[in-house]
Amino acid sequence: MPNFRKQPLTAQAVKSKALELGADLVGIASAEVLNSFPPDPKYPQTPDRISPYVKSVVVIVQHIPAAVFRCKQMVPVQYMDMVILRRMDKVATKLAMWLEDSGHPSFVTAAQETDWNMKRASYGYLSTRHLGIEAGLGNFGLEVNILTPEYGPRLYLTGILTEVELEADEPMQEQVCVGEGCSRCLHACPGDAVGHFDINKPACAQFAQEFGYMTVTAMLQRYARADAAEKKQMLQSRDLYGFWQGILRVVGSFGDCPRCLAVCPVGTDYHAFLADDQKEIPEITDDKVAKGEMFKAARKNLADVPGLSDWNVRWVGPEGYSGKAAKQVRNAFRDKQARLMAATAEDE
Ligand code: B12
Ligand code: SF4
Ligand code: SF4
Repeated sequence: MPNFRKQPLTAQAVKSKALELGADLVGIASAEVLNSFPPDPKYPQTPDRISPYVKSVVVIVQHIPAAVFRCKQMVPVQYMDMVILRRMDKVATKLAMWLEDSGHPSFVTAAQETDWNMKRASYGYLSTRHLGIEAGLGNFGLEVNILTPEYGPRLYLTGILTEVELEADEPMQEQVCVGEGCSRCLHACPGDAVGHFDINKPACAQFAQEFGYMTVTAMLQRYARADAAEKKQMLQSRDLYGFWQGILRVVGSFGDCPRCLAVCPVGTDYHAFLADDQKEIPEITDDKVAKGEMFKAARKNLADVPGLSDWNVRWVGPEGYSGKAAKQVRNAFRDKQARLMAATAEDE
């Protein structure tokens, strides 16, 4: 029976609990820092907009199993996306309850929903990518996914907002993304939506949310204008079925396109499971290659790139790419494997 008496908590104890509950990665961001550095100051996605009492945000990551990126069809990745998000919310909720039992009021932010009042509902209540970056877990790729050295962009993440002040992690200074010279996400993107550390959201949404909000409202508008025969036809269409399936199972209404996640060479999981299968990029075109080259030249010539502005570079990695972070994680993974194999050999 909890007595809600305030117990002192260390950042380490909270992180250990998150990992014990099933998080793949965990970091801590200071609410004060998040309030001071909103991603877009005109539309502040900050904890203080939600609650004035929040002191720290514990950020947890749940990775997407690599196998789904080796499939011949999209349904496995869409289905796993939905299940992983639910699992992540459960882990986060359990951590929030544990924090409350320790005397520190805490709650979980909405990780997928968007705020109608901000940028035509294209913004979340908080930007969970920015939370992850401030919590030291990784930083932006060219396609503005957060890349971690462990899983590249193949992950979902959320935040537990808590009233206890915990020691925050430092954001990574090194850029995790290989950079414009790689541009594999750009080459693979079916919507040609990848910008220079930026994303064209409507172009992406056509593929990432086949039966998302825009598809549904467009269908309703067509239906309202249609004559009786067309209406009958529409009621038997794949569009309506997709809409129903999206509401019922979320499949089709988000997370439909896996391409920028699948081809990114950052992450131990990529090298272990995806490098052979994803080496060739069928969607590559001369125009996309030229776009990547243009980005590379712009960076080299210190051109004015909004995604790399003085404000935004904080989330890209101000020191640029050196490959050190990835190497460290790969070495730690190899050491762990070697230790496991040695222990197994001793047991036999
Ligand atoms: C809305 C949304 C989308 C929508 C947008 C819909 C629409 N029509 O508007 C779309 C369909 C694009 C989308 C797509 C995807 N999404 Co999404 N999405 C979100 C959501 C819910 C909110 C996004 C948000 O608030 N971003 C924050 C703002 C600041 O980012 P932004 O608008 O992109 O702004 C950037 C630039 O535009 C620019 N910028 C913005 N304003 C300004 C102002 C100035 C002055 C300047 C210079 C620049 C600038 O800088 C920003 C940072 O680079 C988040 C969850 C969350 N609460 O964060 C998930 C989230 C970002 N999505 C996620 C995923 C996985 C995806 C997809 C991979 C889907 C899929 N296939 O599975 C794709 C990836 C596309 C991509 N490369 O970014 C994950 C990201 C995981 C990761 N590794 O990064 C998130 C975090 C969900 C989660 N809980 O984990 N998504
Ligand atoms: S999710 Fe698909 S359409 Fe959107 S940016 Fe990634 S590759 Fe492009
Ligand atoms: S595919 Fe290459 S350019 Fe794109 S995010 Fe990954 S490392 Fe960066």
